[in-house]
Amino acid sequence: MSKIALITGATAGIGKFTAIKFAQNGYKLIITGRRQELLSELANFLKQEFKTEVLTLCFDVRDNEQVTKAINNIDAEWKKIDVLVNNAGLALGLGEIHEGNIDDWDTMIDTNVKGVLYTTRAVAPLLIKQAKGHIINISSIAAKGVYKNGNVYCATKHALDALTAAMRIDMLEHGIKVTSINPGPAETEFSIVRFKGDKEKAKDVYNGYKPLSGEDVAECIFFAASQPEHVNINEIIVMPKAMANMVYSHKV
Ligand code: NDP
Ligand code: 8X3
Repeated sequence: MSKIALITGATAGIGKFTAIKFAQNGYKLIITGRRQELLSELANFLKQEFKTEVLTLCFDVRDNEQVTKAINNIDAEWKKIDVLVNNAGLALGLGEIHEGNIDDWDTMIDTNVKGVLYTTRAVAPLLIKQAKGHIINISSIAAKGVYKNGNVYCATKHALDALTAAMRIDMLEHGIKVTSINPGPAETEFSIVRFKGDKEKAKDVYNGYKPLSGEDVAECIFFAASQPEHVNINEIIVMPKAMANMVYSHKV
């Protein structure tokens, strides 16, 4: 019987390539995001290309009612989820704390922290019922240090790392694995979203070095998910070769 992976934020970037990677490897997919057209497009592609079954759920991870309703309403067969990838997330703006935009702060905290909590609260009981499963949280190198002007985004990912470590303890007795994937810069829609549609500014982020791609990160996610049952990958930190960390890089 095919395994089932639920991936949040699958309309773009890392989430989209993760859905493709899991489908290539025989998984049935539950893909989520706020843009239904993109979900439908990806679902059609996955069904045609990999002959797999796909369920699309359109919801905003910041809205607990939407999250709970979407998960509770799926059919019993689809509730046998094996892997939850908490990927939906974003950065908004890059600036000093005293000039920060409060709405942007709220959106980052609500998406990157509360969104993961709401989704996990809805899905983890389904994993526990089966006494197996895997929760994979997409954190960031921004959880391993802070960089100039990254303040609130970095804080949300630090919070996520703490939650992941706590979840791993809570899930231990239920037989559920918990993993954190912490990538450095990956060229997706991330910077376009951060700079609110300014594609030139977004492109500049990746000048002088080869960033990660969504596929590179998807490989790490799938690697963690495909280990033998007794093996848990606690954490993967993955960076572009040109960057030692967010401060020291070798750009040309
Ligand atoms: P993208 O902007 O390409 O994709 C983000 C995804 O998240 C989209 O599918 C978007 O879907 C979804 N999303 C955002 N907000 C919400 C919301 N409120 N409700 C539901 N879905 C939402 O970015 P990435 O693929 O790069 O980012 C994915 C994750 O990886 C994020 O958690 C990010 O913090 C993390 N990350 C990214 C890195 C990078 O450099 N790119 C590096 C390290 C970590 P939709 O708009 O349709 O709702
Ligand atoms: C996103 C990548 O470079 O802002 O987490 O840390 S970065």
